Amino acid sequence: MSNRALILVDVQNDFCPGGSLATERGSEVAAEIASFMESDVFRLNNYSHVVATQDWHIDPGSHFSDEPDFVDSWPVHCKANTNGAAMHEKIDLEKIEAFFRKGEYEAAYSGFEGKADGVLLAEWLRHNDIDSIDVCGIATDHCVRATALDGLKVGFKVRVLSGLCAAVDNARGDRALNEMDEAGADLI
Ligand code: VGL
Repeated sequence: MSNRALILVDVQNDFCPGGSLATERGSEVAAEIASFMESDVFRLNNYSHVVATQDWHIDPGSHFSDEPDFVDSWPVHCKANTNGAAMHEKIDLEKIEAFFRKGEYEAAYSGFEGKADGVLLAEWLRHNDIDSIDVCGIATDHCVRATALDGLKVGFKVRVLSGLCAAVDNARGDRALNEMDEAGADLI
């Protein structure tokens, strides 16, 4: 039996329509994640823990640009303590046990760079005897990708809930899913 956690990656206002770095499907995905968390499939998965990551920028250097290329540099987004960095309103915060914030002074695509009360995500998961993670959220081609690949690297079994992910760029999103698959994640 695996001891599994669900990780919501960066389901934040700035990554949803109306936000400064909106993905086309961001709000839809937020609503779909919210319904998933009310569903029988969610209950059957028997998650021991549900956590979230948040992009939480103060001054992340060249990650922000006035002339972003939307691959390595981006418009200002998810500034710490702003509405853009808040979780999408469809997500019930009561259902999330810990928020792992990342990227104060760096890009920090991977949720594994995030800390909750000073504790890194991997440490927190291990402390809670988690061996498997399910990953969903935004963006497939950036933070979901980096989080899933890092999860594998540090020894977790990783499943990607691919229908519950939104990409910045759909072609890059599809390539990222292939890459996660090839690295050993199960796409479900
Ligand atoms: C992300 C682009 C820039 C993400 C963060 O959360 O995937 N994408 N910063």
